[in-house]
Amino acid sequence: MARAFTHWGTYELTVVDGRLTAVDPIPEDPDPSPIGQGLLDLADHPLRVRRPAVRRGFLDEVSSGRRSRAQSGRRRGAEPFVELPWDEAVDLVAAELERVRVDHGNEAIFGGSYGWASAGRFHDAPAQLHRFLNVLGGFVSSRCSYSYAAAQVILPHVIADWFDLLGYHTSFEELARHGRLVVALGGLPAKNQQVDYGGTFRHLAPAGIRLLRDAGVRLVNVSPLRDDLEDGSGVTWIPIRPTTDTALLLGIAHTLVAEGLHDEAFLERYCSGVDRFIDSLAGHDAEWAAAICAVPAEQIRALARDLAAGPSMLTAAWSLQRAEHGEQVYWAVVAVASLLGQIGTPGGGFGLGYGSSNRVGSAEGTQALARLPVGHNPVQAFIPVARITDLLSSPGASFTYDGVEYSYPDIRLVYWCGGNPLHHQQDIGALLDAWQRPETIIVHEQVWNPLARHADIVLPASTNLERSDLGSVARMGAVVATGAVLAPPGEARSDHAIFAAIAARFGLRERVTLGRDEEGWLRWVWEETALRARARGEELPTFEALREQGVATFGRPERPTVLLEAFRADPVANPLHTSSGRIELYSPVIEAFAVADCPPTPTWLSPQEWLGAPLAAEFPLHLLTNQPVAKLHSQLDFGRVARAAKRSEREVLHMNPADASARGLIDADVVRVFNRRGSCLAALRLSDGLMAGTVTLPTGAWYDPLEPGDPHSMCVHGNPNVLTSNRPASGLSQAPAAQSCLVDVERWNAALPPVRAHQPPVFVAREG
Ligand SMILES: Nc1nc2c(c(=O)[nH]1)N[C@H]1C(S)=C(S)[C@@H](COP(=O)(O)OP(=O)(O)OC[C@H]3O[C@@H](n4cnc5c(=O)[nH]c(N)nc54)[C@H](O)[C@@H]3O)O[C@H]1N2
Ligand SMILES: Nc1nc2c(c(=O)[nH]1)N[C@H]1C(S)=C(S)[C@@H](COP(=O)(O)OP(=O)(O)OC[C@H]3O[C@@H](n4cnc5c(=O)[nH]c(N)nc54)[C@H](O)[C@@H]3O)O[C@H]1N2
Ligand SMILES: [Mo]
Repeated sequence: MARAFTHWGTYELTVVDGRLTAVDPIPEDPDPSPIGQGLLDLADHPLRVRRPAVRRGFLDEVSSGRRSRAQSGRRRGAEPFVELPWDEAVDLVAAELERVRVDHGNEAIFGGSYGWASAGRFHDAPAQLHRFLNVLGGFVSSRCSYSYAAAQVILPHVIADWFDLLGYHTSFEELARHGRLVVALGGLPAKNQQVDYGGTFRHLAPAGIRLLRDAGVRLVNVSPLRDDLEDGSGVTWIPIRPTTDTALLLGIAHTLVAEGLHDEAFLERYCSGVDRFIDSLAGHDAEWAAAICAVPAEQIRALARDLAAGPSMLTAAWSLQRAEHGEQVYWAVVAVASLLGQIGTPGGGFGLGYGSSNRVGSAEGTQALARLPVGHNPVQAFIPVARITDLLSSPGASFTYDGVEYSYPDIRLVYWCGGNPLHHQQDIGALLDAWQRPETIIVHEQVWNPLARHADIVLPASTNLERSDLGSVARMGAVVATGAVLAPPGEARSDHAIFAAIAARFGLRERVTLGRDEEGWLRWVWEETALRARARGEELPTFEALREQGVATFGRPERPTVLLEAFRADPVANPLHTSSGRIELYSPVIEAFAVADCPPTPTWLSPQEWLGAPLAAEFPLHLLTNQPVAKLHSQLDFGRVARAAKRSEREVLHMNPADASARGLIDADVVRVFNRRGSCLAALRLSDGLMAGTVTLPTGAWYDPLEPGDPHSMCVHGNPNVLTSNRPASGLSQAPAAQSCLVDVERWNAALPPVRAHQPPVFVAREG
């Protein structure tokens, strides 16, 4: 049976005469995602990159020996491409790498290359790039994830390493058995449970949430959006102003302490800095919080009492920390859960991202596939992942990160493989201004998306339908062996094959491949994995058997998971890795960092963009840019599933009818969404399921400028990152504050510009 392994599920494939004709869910998956149907459009789409291609002006400059930074940059995104034979393209890439390496050193190469590429262990595009660049002497890297960077930096000071928390969330089964109440900030959105980083086998989160409902656990959705938790009996919606959850949480904390509902024994035994935290609550009562977050004070107090009345889980979606001062809200969640004293018990405590992806609360067997070894990177310089615009625009400028000061190196060459910065980065206008500075931008892509169109050299990458791989990540519970079911279109090759060919120009091919072909590497991955399993006393099937069966499953853990159970059982024998070994409600380490926008106790700091900010007088709507229901990020935006979710070919903006009538707008209008950073068109859908004053425009529509090459042009397709801000969460984490910003909306009355995002670029023959 041919299968596809993707971040949004594992599917069975039907291939007839070399064409993919059907994509069906695997029988093991209780809640398969429809996103997989989009694969039907991937194989042979006109948007596939078929041959190596070079931007025309870049080729002219290279052949005339006139390379100028400024000239070159301005034409990215506006010029046609010239297709080249592989040999020439490989020569060109090798020559550019060599030139930059020799003239400026490896610190001038940015290879951070963030992104979700394809699932699958060996053909992990960023890992392939990192291995290749390390063989060449290293690269400037990036740290943390767009998803939860603020959490990754603050939580080790407060409670634990992010991944030690994320992978060990109390299971839905335990919550259903012992719990009574789940308060979910940002809800438990069904749309996001379709996905998991690294790949998905069984979708178990939806069943987990059904289990809670069936067990009579009450679910409270605290969010601007009603749909963040599927309606039903036992579900309450508490609308809240975006980015004000920290104020709500402090109001709850104040109530708990004022009414003596806090668990002093827990605080005494497991926490440090309790007095400093409780002192900081002075004046932050429910009335204070209500004025900020728009949840009535009486409801805040009732919520506090309800949380204290018995087993209760307080959880917050990842979106909450992708915000200005995003660190504070997760710290406040931990602080309130500490006051409630249920951390480490099976029916309560805290969660950070139940519902944000499939595996949180549904972890299966811990078997992890060995990773592609990426080698050693001798270059020390790095950026916090979302500082890409600052890196490119401000060489030499300094930044703080986790208490240490660093500076940005001067980047001459950008190499991107397996991610889409023109999807993921905030303030695309600022990014494209900065994008003009590097001399050379090299991209491997499968499709002619905005990243490929804004590159100098584009190399055609094959997809996971066109190569063999092993797929799994820790706690997925299965390993899937997939084979190439289609021939790659045109001359597309795997990223590994591309890097092997470039390395050969340096005489370093063997250092990249170690003499193994694809089959040899898959065998290596599996044998490494089997060796580690054997050390734990587990016997895995042979590589041949795995290939033959296609799937090996490992089942659920025997003991149900309860987050921080061991710490609760014995905090002396199992201390945390914080400075005190306890949960820190006040952090002396953070105090010593002296970062102005990250105080040493969880604090509500007014962001620059929220409904209470002065800027709201000019831009009175708070835009949420949440994850799209019908795709993963920008992937398969051209496919049938994503297209069916658009309106007038554009991304859909949801708006409350009151805000629409105040602007004379009606359902299905095409509107212009704008602020001082940029603007885009979108199609309007009215809904009373979102709080008045807020609008949503999910991420993922391919950036489609009205004037290609003008960084500040309107996007006609609805990419919200022309509106969002590059401002970091804080000087502690430098995390993306991606989720939301202030905007206004008006009807688009002019002629409707066509959407051209899904057309390939113009190709021309080489001159001379
Ligand atoms: N406004 C706003 N912006 C956001 C967010 C938000 O909430 N609001 N969320 C952020 C978050 S959480 C994330 S994770 C990021 C996601 O940002 P990305 O992960 O960068 O987005 P993707 O669209 O998944 O990009 C993956 C790219 O890899 C390519 N690709 C797939 N497989 C391969 C392969 O085998 N080889 C090569 N060479 N390429 C391949 C795909 O074609 C695609 O272009 O976006 C962030 N951006
Ligand atoms: N279908 C699909 N699923 C995905 C992805 C995808 O692209 N498509 N991406 C995956 C990735 S990379 C990630 S990181 C996760 C992200 O997971 P999340 O970050 O949890 O996802 P979002 O959809 O950005 O946000 C969830 C909800 O939070 C609410 N929200 C936003 N701001 C606030 C706020 O200030 N307060 C409160 N209380 N609520 C708020 C919004 O209404 C939004 O619908 O999703 C994963 N799942
Ligand atoms: Mo993410």
